[in-house]
Amino acid sequence: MNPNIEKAFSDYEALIAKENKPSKFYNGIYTRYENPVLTRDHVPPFWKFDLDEETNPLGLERLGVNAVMNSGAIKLDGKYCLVARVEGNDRKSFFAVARSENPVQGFRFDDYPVVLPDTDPEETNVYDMRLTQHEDGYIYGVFCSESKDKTVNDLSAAFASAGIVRTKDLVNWERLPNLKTKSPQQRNCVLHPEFVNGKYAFYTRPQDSFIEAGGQGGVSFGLCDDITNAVIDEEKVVSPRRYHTITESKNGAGAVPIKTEKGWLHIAHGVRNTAAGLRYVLYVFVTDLQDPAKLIAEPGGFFIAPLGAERVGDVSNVVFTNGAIADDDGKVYIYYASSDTRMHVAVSSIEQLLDYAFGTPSDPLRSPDCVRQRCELIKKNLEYMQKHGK
Ligand code: M1P
Repeated sequence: MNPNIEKAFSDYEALIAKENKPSKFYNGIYTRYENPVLTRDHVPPFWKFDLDEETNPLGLERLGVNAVMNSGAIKLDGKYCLVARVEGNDRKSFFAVARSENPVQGFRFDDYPVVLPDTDPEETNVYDMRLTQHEDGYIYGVFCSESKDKTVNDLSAAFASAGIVRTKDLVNWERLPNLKTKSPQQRNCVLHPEFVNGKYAFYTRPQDSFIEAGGQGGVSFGLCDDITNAVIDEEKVVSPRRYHTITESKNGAGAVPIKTEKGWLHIAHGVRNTAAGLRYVLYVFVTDLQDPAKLIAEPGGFFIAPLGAERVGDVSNVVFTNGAIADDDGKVYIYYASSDTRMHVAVSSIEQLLDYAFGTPSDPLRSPDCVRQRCELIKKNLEYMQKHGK
C-alpha cells in the first residue's frame, strides 16, 4: 500500500481511539465535550482511496468526503448508534451508521454506508434522518428527500419532502412512500415514538419554499392512519415562530421527543436572520404526555448556540440536532452538528433538562420585560449574598 495511505489508516485508528473529555464550558445544564464525536476524518480511508497501487500508483484520493453532520441517534443492542449525514465532495449526502460502546467517543462507521432503496429517479439528495424506535416494533428513519423543482425556470429551485424508511437492525431498510401533507414543502419532520389516539403522529415543519418557512407558523403536529401511505390532513402549530426571538425566521423539530414524567421533552432548532446570514441555535420545549400537540413549557432563549470553533464551517454560525439518546441511568446524550461540518456531543440528564425546561423563565418578548426579569434575579441573589455573607 502507498505509505501515505498507510499513514491515513493509522491516523484514522488513532482518531477513533482518542479519549474525549468534558470541556471547561459550564452552565449547569449540560456538559460540552472537547472533541467532536464524528468528523470527515472518521470516515474509513477505504471509502476514499483506491488502495491498489496498480490502479492508483500515486495514492490519490478518489472519492473525498467533505463533512459528517446532522445525525439521528438511538441505542441498539447496547451500542450508541448515529445515522450520520455524510456529504461527499460532490455535495450529495448519504447516510452512514457509526456505532460505539461509549456515548462520547470511539464511533466507528459500519463498513458500508446505508444503501437506501432507490425508488424515485427525481430524488437528488437525502439528509438529516431522525430515528424513531416506534412502539409498533420498527425503527423508522424520517429524512429530507430533495428533488429539483422543474415548475420554475431556476436552476437551484428544489422541493423538500419527508422520506420514510424503516428497519429493525440499521442494515436492511424498507422504503415507504414520502409523507404527504397540505404544505407545499416539508423538512425536519419527526415521527413520534408512540401512537396518539391509535394513529401515527408526526412533528412537521410546513414551509412555503425550499429555504423559507414563509408564512408558515412553526413546528407543527399531525396524525396519520397508515404509515405505509402516510397522509396528514391537518397540521396544528405546536411551537410557534415569534417576532424578535431565536425562532423568528424558522424553527424545526430536532431529536425525537424524550418521554419524561413531566411531558415529552423536545430539543429543536430555531433560526434568526442577521447581517452575517442565518444563525441556527437549539432550544427546548415540552409537550403534554396525553396530548403531545400541546405545548406546556418553552424556556426563553437558546439551549445550545455555536461556540468557539463550532461557529465556523461550511455553513457558519449553525448548530443543529436530529438525535439524542436518553440512557437508562437518566443521562441524555445530545448529538449536535456545528456549522454543517462535524458532530459533537453534549451530556445532560432528564433531571437537568426538566429543571431547565420548567425553571427557566419564558421569553417575555420585549426588552423592558427582559430587564424586569433579570432585575428580579439580581435582587434575589443580592439578598441571598447579603444574608449568607458572600
Ligand atoms: O444549513 C443549516 C441547516 O439548514 C436546514 O435546516 P432548515 O430546514 O431549518 O433551514 C437543513 O438543511 C439542515 O440540514 C442544515 O443543517
